[in-house]
Amino acid sequence: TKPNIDQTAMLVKTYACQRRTPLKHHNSFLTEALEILSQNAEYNDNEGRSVAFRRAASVLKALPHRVKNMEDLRSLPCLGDHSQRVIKEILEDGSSREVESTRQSDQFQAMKALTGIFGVGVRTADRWFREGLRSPDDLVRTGQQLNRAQQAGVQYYDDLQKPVTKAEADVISDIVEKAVRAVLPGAEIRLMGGFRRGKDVGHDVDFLITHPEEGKEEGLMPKITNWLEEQGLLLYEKTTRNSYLEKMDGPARAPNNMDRFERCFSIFKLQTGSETERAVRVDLVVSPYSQFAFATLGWTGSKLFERELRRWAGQEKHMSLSSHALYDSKQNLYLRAKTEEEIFAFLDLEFIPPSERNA
Ligand code: TTP
Ligand code: MN
Ligand code: MN
Ligand code: MN
Repeated sequence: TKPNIDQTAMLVKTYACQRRTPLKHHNSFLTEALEILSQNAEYNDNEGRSVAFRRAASVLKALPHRVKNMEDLRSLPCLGDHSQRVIKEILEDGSSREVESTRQSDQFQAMKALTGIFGVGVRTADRWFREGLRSPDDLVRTGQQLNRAQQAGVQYYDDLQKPVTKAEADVISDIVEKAVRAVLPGAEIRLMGGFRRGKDVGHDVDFLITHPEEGKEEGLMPKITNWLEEQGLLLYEKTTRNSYLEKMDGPARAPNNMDRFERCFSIFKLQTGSETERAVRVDLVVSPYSQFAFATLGWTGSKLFERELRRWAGQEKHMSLSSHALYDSKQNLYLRAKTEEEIFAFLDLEFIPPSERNA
């Protein structure tokens, strides 16, 4: 027999990494509103509040039906008073005043425009906002000091605002594969991030690169970027060396979203026609083979799914998960894994395929 709505609600688990969250779901009219409030909280440097709204939205994404009334929400986890008030107003009036006034506000719009510039974070955007600046044009007009990333961000702003299509991601994949094969035969390349989760557009294209012979991947990134540079394919790149040391980054260090792989934040020049081209953000990450499963899990996302995996590991399993390793604090040892499936198993979680990690 088919479970009724209330039974369905009781089956919704608390942690996003315990649930299947498809890309297309039934409650965008609610999740989009809650995500505006989440984003606004982030702009106001209120991480706790931002995550609370994001978790609430994520629960609604996992529901197999459209929410029709407040009764449907009974016994669902992660829905705080504030989220419930917003949902109630939308169900009754079609929209939430708080959400609409946030969306229209000068601060929200300016922060969205300014943090939308590559190389600009919330703190910098907030400083500029308080100085009266509202847009990339304002930065140019007033001659703001910009670092190299921000200069590229302003220069290619319009292109980088346009979503990257899967077709464009496939063209970039071919280029990256060609570059990697040219400088290190036998290397493996995997498309990560939103595209691995089945999205058909993204804000960038993410790649993870490794080589089955551990050690061969060392120092690979400069070779790749040099090759791309020689072909005239790079508009911007900043490479960071691998700085991971198991002894220092493992259990002693708080689990953090930032990993320490050799990586490159770049902007590619992509040919889109015989005389047209556009700028596309590309992230390249190089992982040693022994960490590849953890890197794959860490770079697939979504960001909330990753966050929940780490929270689950820490709070429920006394383990510490990063994109490099899984450490068991009770047994005092690292758990080695070759596949994502093994990592889910170590964590006592049902395996969730990438297409259902859209939390
Ligand atoms: P993003 O590219 O930021 O996000 P996305 O691919 O899910 O969405 P979009 O389509 O908008 O690009 O990040 C991809 C994954 O990489 C995400 O799961 C988090 C992870 N990541 C890290 O592990 N470390 C980092 O420093 C960053 C920036 C991302
Ligand atoms: Mn469905
Ligand atoms: Mn991405
Ligand atoms: Mn990325």
